Amino acid sequence: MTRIGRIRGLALLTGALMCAVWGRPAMAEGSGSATLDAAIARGQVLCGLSGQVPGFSLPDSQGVMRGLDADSCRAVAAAALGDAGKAKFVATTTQNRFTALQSGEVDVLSRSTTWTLGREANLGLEFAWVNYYDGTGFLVKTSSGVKSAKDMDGATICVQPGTSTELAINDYFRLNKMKFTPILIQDLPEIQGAFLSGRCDAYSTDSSALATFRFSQGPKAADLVLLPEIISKEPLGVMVRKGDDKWFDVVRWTFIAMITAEEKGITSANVDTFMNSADPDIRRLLGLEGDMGKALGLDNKWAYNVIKQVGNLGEVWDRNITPMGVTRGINNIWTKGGLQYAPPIR
Ligand SMILES: N[C@@H](CCC(=O)N[C@@H](CS)C(=O)NCC(=O)O)C(=O)O
Repeated sequence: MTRIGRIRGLALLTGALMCAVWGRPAMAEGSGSATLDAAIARGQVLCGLSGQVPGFSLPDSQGVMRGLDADSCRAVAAAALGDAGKAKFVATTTQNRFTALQSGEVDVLSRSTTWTLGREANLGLEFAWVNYYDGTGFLVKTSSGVKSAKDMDGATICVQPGTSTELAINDYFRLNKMKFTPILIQDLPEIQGAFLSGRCDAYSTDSSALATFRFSQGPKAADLVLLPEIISKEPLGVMVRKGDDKWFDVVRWTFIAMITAEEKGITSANVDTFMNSADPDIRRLLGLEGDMGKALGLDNKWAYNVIKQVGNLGEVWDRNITPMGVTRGINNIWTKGGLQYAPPIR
Protein backbone atom coordinates (compact mmCIF):
# COMPACT_ATOMS: atom_id res chain seq x y z
CA MET A 1 0.00 0.00 0.00
CA THR A 2 1.35 3.49 -0.88
CA ARG A 3 1.72 6.12 1.81
CA ILE A 4 -1.28 8.05 0.39
CA GLY A 5 -3.29 4.83 0.37
CA ARG A 6 -2.40 4.19 4.02
CA ILE A 7 -3.38 7.72 5.02
CA ARG A 8 -6.65 7.41 3.11
CA GLY A 9 -7.30 4.06 4.72
CA LEU A 10 -6.60 5.52 8.16
CA ALA A 11 -8.90 8.45 7.44
CA LEU A 12 -11.69 6.11 6.39
CA LEU A 13 -11.18 3.98 9.47
CA THR A 14 -11.15 7.04 11.73
CA GLY A 15 -14.33 8.31 10.02
CA ALA A 16 -16.02 4.97 10.49
CA LEU A 17 -15.04 4.87 14.16
CA MET A 18 -16.26 8.41 14.74
CA CYS A 19 -19.56 7.56 13.07
CA ALA A 20 -19.83 4.55 15.30
CA VAL A 21 -19.03 6.62 18.36
CA TRP A 22 -21.36 9.48 17.41
CA GLY A 23 -24.04 7.24 15.97
CA ARG A 24 -24.31 4.74 18.74
CA PRO A 25 -25.39 6.85 21.69
CA ALA A 26 -28.31 8.26 19.72
CA MET A 27 -29.41 4.73 18.80
CA ALA A 28 -28.92 3.33 22.28
CA GLU A 29 -30.40 6.27 24.21
CA GLY A 30 -33.42 6.82 22.00
CA SER A 31 -35.96 9.39 23.16
CA GLY A 32 -36.25 8.08 26.71
CA SER A 33 -39.73 6.78 25.91
CA ALA A 34 -40.18 3.17 24.82
CA THR A 35 -43.60 4.06 23.36
CA LEU A 36 -42.23 6.97 21.34
CA ASP A 37 -39.23 4.93 20.13
CA ALA A 38 -41.57 2.14 19.00
CA ALA A 39 -43.84 4.66 17.25
CA ILE A 40 -40.84 6.18 15.46
CA ALA A 41 -39.59 2.72 14.42
CA ARG A 42 -42.97 1.68 12.99
CA GLY A 43 -43.72 5.17 11.61
CA GLN A 44 -47.15 5.25 13.26
CA VAL A 45 -48.88 6.20 16.48
CA LEU A 46 -51.50 3.57 17.28
CA CYS A 47 -54.72 5.15 18.49
CA GLY A 48 -57.59 3.38 20.19
CA LEU A 49 -61.00 4.90 19.52
CA SER A 50 -64.56 3.77 18.93
CA GLY A 51 -65.00 4.48 15.22
CA GLN A 52 -68.79 4.68 15.55
CA VAL A 53 -69.58 7.98 17.23
CA PRO A 54 -70.37 11.05 15.09
CA GLY A 55 -68.33 14.07 16.18
CA PHE A 56 -65.85 11.84 18.04
CA SER A 57 -64.74 9.07 15.69
CA LEU A 58 -66.54 8.01 12.56
CA PRO A 59 -65.20 7.43 9.04
CA ASP A 60 -66.50 9.88 6.42
CA SER A 61 -67.72 8.87 2.96
CA GLN A 62 -64.09 8.63 1.81
CA GLY A 63 -63.22 6.32 4.71
CA VAL A 64 -61.25 9.03 6.53
CA MET A 65 -61.69 8.86 10.30
CA ARG A 66 -63.25 12.11 11.55
CA GLY A 67 -63.96 13.48 15.00
CA LEU A 68 -62.53 14.99 18.16
CA ASP A 69 -61.02 11.69 19.31
CA ALA A 70 -59.50 11.06 15.88
CA ASP A 71 -58.04 14.57 15.72
CA SER A 72 -56.71 14.24 19.28
CA CYS A 73 -54.74 11.27 18.04
CA ARG A 74 -53.63 13.01 14.86
CA ALA A 75 -52.28 15.83 17.03
CA VAL A 76 -50.19 13.35 19.02
CA ALA A 77 -48.86 11.86 15.76
CA ALA A 78 -48.00 15.36 14.49
CA ALA A 79 -46.13 16.13 17.72
CA ALA A 80 -44.40 12.76 17.99
CA LEU A 81 -43.65 11.97 14.35
CA GLY A 82 -44.08 15.33 12.61
CA ASP A 83 -46.97 13.97 10.54
CA ALA A 84 -50.64 13.91 11.57
CA GLY A 85 -51.18 11.35 8.81
CA LYS A 86 -49.20 8.83 10.82
CA ALA A 87 -52.01 8.19 13.29
CA LYS A 88 -53.29 4.65 12.83
CA PHE A 89 -56.78 4.08 14.17
CA VAL A 90 -57.73 0.91 15.99
CA ALA A 91 -61.39 0.30 16.86
CA THR A 92 -62.03 -0.61 20.49
CA THR A 93 -65.21 -1.31 22.46
CA THR A 94 -66.27 0.02 25.83
CA GLN A 95 -65.23 -3.35 27.24
CA ASN A 96 -61.88 -4.06 25.55
CA ARG A 97 -60.50 -0.49 25.43
CA PHE A 98 -58.36 -0.77 28.56
CA THR A 99 -56.91 -4.15 27.59
CA ALA A 100 -56.00 -2.69 24.19
CA LEU A 101 -53.90 -0.02 25.90
CA GLN A 102 -52.47 -2.30 28.62
CA SER A 103 -51.36 -4.89 26.06
CA GLY A 104 -49.65 -2.34 23.80
CA GLU A 105 -52.12 -2.83 20.95
CA VAL A 106 -52.48 0.94 21.06
CA ASP A 107 -50.15 3.74 22.23
CA VAL A 108 -52.91 6.10 23.26
CA LEU A 109 -56.60 5.68 24.01
CA SER A 110 -58.77 8.56 22.89
CA ARG A 111 -62.22 7.07 23.28
CA SER A 112 -64.76 9.04 25.30
CA THR A 113 -63.26 7.54 28.45
CA THR A 114 -64.11 9.10 31.78
CA TRP A 115 -61.26 9.95 34.11
CA THR A 116 -62.03 8.31 37.45
CA LEU A 117 -60.00 7.38 40.50
CA GLY A 118 -60.86 3.70 40.09
CA ARG A 119 -59.56 3.57 36.55
CA GLU A 120 -56.40 5.51 37.26
CA ALA A 121 -55.59 3.59 40.43
CA ASN A 122 -56.47 0.07 39.29
CA LEU A 123 -55.64 -0.35 35.62
CA GLY A 124 -51.98 0.65 35.33
CA LEU A 125 -53.15 3.46 33.05
CA GLU A 126 -53.37 7.22 33.45
CA PHE A 127 -55.08 10.21 31.93
CA ALA A 128 -52.86 12.75 30.17
CA TRP A 129 -55.54 15.36 29.46
CA VAL A 130 -59.29 15.89 29.18
CA ASN A 131 -60.43 16.47 25.60
CA TYR A 132 -64.15 16.82 26.45
CA TYR A 133 -65.87 17.74 29.71
CA ASP A 134 -69.06 15.69 29.57
CA GLY A 135 -71.78 14.32 31.84
CA THR A 136 -74.24 11.42 31.84
CA GLY A 137 -77.63 12.17 30.35
CA PHE A 138 -80.83 10.37 29.36
CA LEU A 139 -82.55 10.26 26.00
CA VAL A 140 -86.24 9.34 25.91
CA LYS A 141 -88.97 9.27 23.30
CA THR A 142 -90.88 12.55 23.08
CA SER A 143 -94.09 10.49 22.96
CA SER A 144 -93.33 9.07 26.45
CA GLY A 145 -94.17 12.43 27.97
CA VAL A 146 -91.23 12.06 30.40
CA LYS A 147 -89.84 15.53 31.13
CA SER A 148 -87.40 14.83 33.95
CA ALA A 149 -85.11 12.03 35.12
CA LYS A 150 -87.10 12.15 38.37
CA ASP A 151 -90.09 10.75 36.41
CA MET A 152 -88.20 7.56 35.66
CA ASP A 153 -88.86 5.44 38.76
CA GLY A 154 -89.21 1.84 37.53
CA ALA A 155 -87.85 2.58 34.04
CA THR A 156 -85.80 0.25 31.88
CA ILE A 157 -82.60 1.90 30.74
CA CYS A 158 -80.35 0.85 27.86
CA VAL A 159 -76.68 1.24 28.78
CA GLN A 160 -73.36 -0.09 27.46
CA PRO A 161 -71.55 -2.48 29.85
CA GLY A 162 -68.18 -1.60 31.34
CA THR A 163 -68.97 2.09 31.32
CA SER A 164 -68.96 4.71 34.02
CA THR A 165 -72.52 5.43 32.85
CA GLU A 166 -73.66 2.24 34.60
CA LEU A 167 -72.19 3.49 37.88
CA ALA A 168 -73.61 6.99 37.45
CA ILE A 169 -77.14 5.66 36.90
CA ASN A 170 -76.87 3.36 39.92
CA ASP A 171 -75.77 6.28 42.10
CA TYR A 172 -78.50 8.59 40.81
CA PHE A 173 -81.33 6.12 41.34
CA ARG A 174 -80.02 5.10 44.76
CA LEU A 175 -79.71 8.71 45.87
CA ASN A 176 -83.21 9.53 44.65
CA LYS A 177 -84.69 6.29 46.11
CA MET A 178 -85.89 5.13 42.72
CA LYS A 179 -85.61 1.79 40.93
CA PHE A 180 -84.59 0.97 37.39
CA THR A 181 -83.81 -2.07 35.25
CA PRO A 182 -80.61 -1.86 33.22
CA ILE A 183 -80.57 -3.42 29.76
CA LEU A 184 -76.88 -3.98 29.02
CA ILE A 185 -75.97 -3.99 25.33
CA GLN A 186 -72.39 -3.75 24.12
CA ASP A 187 -72.78 -3.03 20.43
CA LEU A 188 -73.55 0.62 19.63
CA PRO A 189 -75.92 0.19 16.64
CA GLU A 190 -77.67 -2.57 18.61
CA ILE A 191 -78.22 -0.46 21.74
CA GLN A 192 -79.46 2.47 19.67
CA GLY A 193 -81.78 0.13 17.74
CA ALA A 194 -83.05 -1.35 21.01
CA PHE A 195 -83.89 2.09 22.31
CA LEU A 196 -85.58 3.23 19.09
CA SER A 197 -87.63 0.03 18.93
CA GLY A 198 -88.89 0.57 22.46
CA ARG A 199 -87.00 -2.18 24.31
CA CYS A 200 -86.02 0.39 26.93
CA ASP A 201 -87.63 3.59 28.17
CA ALA A 202 -84.39 5.55 28.06
CA TYR A 203 -80.93 5.36 26.53
CA SER A 204 -78.18 6.65 28.78
CA THR A 205 -74.58 7.55 28.01
CA ASP A 206 -72.40 10.67 27.83
CA SER A 207 -74.72 13.52 26.89
CA SER A 208 -72.40 14.47 23.99
CA ALA A 209 -73.04 11.08 22.38
CA LEU A 210 -76.78 11.35 23.04
CA ALA A 211 -76.84 14.79 21.42
CA THR A 212 -74.91 13.66 18.35
CA PHE A 213 -77.03 10.48 18.08
CA ARG A 214 -80.19 12.58 18.26
CA PHE A 215 -78.74 14.97 15.66
CA SER A 216 -77.93 12.03 13.36
CA GLN A 217 -81.65 11.13 13.27
CA GLY A 218 -82.26 14.13 10.99
CA PRO A 219 -85.98 15.04 10.81
CA LYS A 220 -86.74 12.31 13.36
CA ALA A 221 -84.65 14.12 16.00
CA ALA A 222 -87.86 15.77 17.23
CA ASP A 223 -89.12 12.31 18.29
CA LEU A 224 -86.36 12.17 20.91
CA VAL A 225 -85.79 14.36 23.97
CA LEU A 226 -82.61 14.81 25.96
CA LEU A 227 -83.74 15.17 29.60
CA PRO A 228 -82.49 18.30 31.39
CA GLU A 229 -80.61 16.45 34.17
CA ILE A 230 -76.91 15.79 33.74
CA ILE A 231 -76.46 13.29 36.56
CA SER A 232 -72.67 12.94 36.73
CA LYS A 233 -69.36 14.48 35.81
CA GLU A 234 -67.71 12.65 32.91
CA PRO A 235 -64.40 14.28 32.03
CA LEU A 236 -63.41 12.35 28.93
CA GLY A 237 -59.67 11.85 28.91
CA VAL A 238 -56.87 10.67 26.70
CA MET A 239 -55.10 7.73 28.30
CA VAL A 240 -51.63 6.22 28.22
CA ARG A 241 -49.91 3.39 30.06
CA LYS A 242 -48.31 4.18 33.41
CA GLY A 243 -44.54 3.80 33.51
CA ASP A 244 -43.63 5.71 30.36
CA ASP A 245 -43.54 9.25 31.73
CA LYS A 246 -41.91 10.73 28.63
CA TRP A 247 -44.78 9.50 26.48
CA PHE A 248 -47.28 10.82 29.02
CA ASP A 249 -45.53 14.21 28.69
CA VAL A 250 -45.75 14.13 24.89
CA VAL A 251 -49.49 13.42 24.94
CA ARG A 252 -50.26 15.92 27.71
CA TRP A 253 -48.26 18.77 26.17
CA THR A 254 -49.75 18.16 22.73
CA PHE A 255 -53.11 19.27 24.18
CA ILE A 256 -51.51 22.14 26.07
CA ALA A 257 -49.94 23.30 22.79
CA MET A 258 -53.36 23.30 21.08
CA ILE A 259 -54.88 25.31 23.94
CA THR A 260 -51.95 27.75 23.99
CA ALA A 261 -52.39 28.28 20.27
CA GLU A 262 -56.08 29.06 20.78
CA GLU A 263 -55.25 31.45 23.64
CA LYS A 264 -52.81 33.26 21.34
CA GLY A 265 -55.10 33.29 18.29
CA ILE A 266 -52.80 30.99 16.31
CA THR A 267 -54.58 28.74 13.82
CA SER A 268 -53.60 26.20 11.18
CA ALA A 269 -54.23 28.90 8.57
CA ASN A 270 -52.21 31.73 10.15
CA VAL A 271 -49.43 29.92 12.09
CA ASP A 272 -46.77 30.82 9.52
CA THR A 273 -47.42 34.53 10.05
CA PHE A 274 -46.29 34.05 13.67
CA MET A 275 -42.86 32.71 12.76
CA ASN A 276 -41.28 36.13 13.30
CA SER A 277 -43.35 36.93 16.39
CA ALA A 278 -41.63 38.87 19.19
CA ASP A 279 -43.85 37.26 21.87
CA PRO A 280 -41.57 34.93 23.90
CA ASP A 281 -44.47 32.55 24.65
CA ILE A 282 -45.19 32.20 20.94
CA ARG A 283 -41.52 31.84 20.07
CA ARG A 284 -41.15 28.96 22.54
CA LEU A 285 -44.41 27.36 21.36
CA LEU A 286 -43.36 27.42 17.74
CA GLY A 287 -39.84 26.17 18.42
CA LEU A 288 -38.12 29.44 17.53
CA GLU A 289 -36.32 29.43 20.88
CA GLY A 290 -36.14 27.58 24.17
CA ASP A 291 -35.72 23.93 23.06
CA MET A 292 -39.16 22.98 24.38
CA GLY A 293 -39.51 20.14 21.87
CA LYS A 294 -36.09 18.82 22.73
CA ALA A 295 -37.10 18.70 26.40
CA LEU A 296 -39.96 16.38 25.40
CA GLY A 297 -37.67 14.19 23.27
CA LEU A 298 -39.21 15.70 20.12
CA ASP A 299 -38.32 18.05 17.31
CA ASN A 300 -38.55 21.71 18.35
CA LYS A 301 -41.27 22.13 15.69
CA TRP A 302 -43.52 19.63 17.50
CA ALA A 303 -46.19 22.21 18.37
CA TYR A 304 -45.88 24.00 15.02
CA ASN A 305 -46.64 20.67 13.35
CA VAL A 306 -49.67 20.09 15.58
CA ILE A 307 -51.07 23.57 14.91
CA LYS A 308 -50.30 23.59 11.19
CA GLN A 309 -51.62 20.08 10.52
CA VAL A 310 -54.46 19.70 13.03
CA GLY A 311 -55.17 23.19 14.36
CA ASN A 312 -55.75 24.76 17.74
CA LEU A 313 -58.28 23.26 20.17
CA GLY A 314 -61.05 25.60 18.99
CA GLU A 315 -60.54 24.58 15.38
CA VAL A 316 -60.74 20.93 16.38
CA TRP A 317 -63.98 21.65 18.25
CA ASP A 318 -65.49 23.66 15.41
CA ARG A 319 -64.57 21.05 12.83
CA ASN A 320 -66.05 18.13 14.74
CA ILE A 321 -68.52 19.09 17.45
CA THR A 322 -70.08 22.40 16.34
CA PRO A 323 -71.66 20.75 13.26
CA MET A 324 -73.49 18.39 15.67
CA GLY A 325 -75.32 21.37 17.17
CA VAL A 326 -73.50 21.13 20.52
CA THR A 327 -72.40 24.43 22.08
CA ARG A 328 -68.93 24.58 23.57
CA GLY A 329 -69.83 25.78 27.10
CA ILE A 330 -67.37 24.52 29.72
CA ASN A 331 -65.27 23.02 26.94
CA ASN A 332 -64.21 26.50 25.91
CA ILE A 333 -60.83 27.92 26.88
CA TRP A 334 -60.74 29.67 30.26
CA THR A 335 -60.61 33.17 28.77
CA LYS A 336 -64.05 32.43 27.31
CA GLY A 337 -65.49 30.95 30.49
CA GLY A 338 -64.45 27.34 29.94
CA LEU A 339 -62.17 24.87 31.70
CA GLN A 340 -59.40 24.45 29.15
CA TYR A 341 -56.40 26.30 30.58
CA ALA A 342 -52.86 25.86 29.32
CA PRO A 343 -49.99 25.76 31.81
CA PRO A 344 -47.05 27.79 30.51
CA ILE A 345 -44.76 26.42 27.85
CA ARG A 346 -41.47 27.57 29.26
N1 LIG B 1 -67.56 7.94 29.34
C1 LIG B 1 -68.10 6.69 29.71
C2 LIG B 1 -68.97 6.10 28.62
C3 LIG B 1 -68.22 5.65 27.41
C4 LIG B 1 -69.18 5.20 26.35
O1 LIG B 1 -70.07 4.37 26.61
N2 LIG B 1 -69.10 5.79 25.20
C5 LIG B 1 -70.09 5.50 24.20
C6 LIG B 1 -70.78 6.77 23.82
S1 LIG B 1 -69.67 8.03 23.24
C7 LIG B 1 -69.37 4.89 23.03
O2 LIG B 1 -68.21 5.06 22.87
N3 LIG B 1 -70.06 4.18 22.18
C8 LIG B 1 -69.49 3.76 20.93
C9 LIG B 1 -69.06 2.35 20.87
O3 LIG B 1 -69.33 1.59 21.80
O4 LIG B 1 -68.40 1.98 19.88
C10 LIG B 1 -67.02 5.72 30.11
O5 LIG B 1 -65.84 6.07 30.03
O6 LIG B 1 -67.31 4.59 30.51
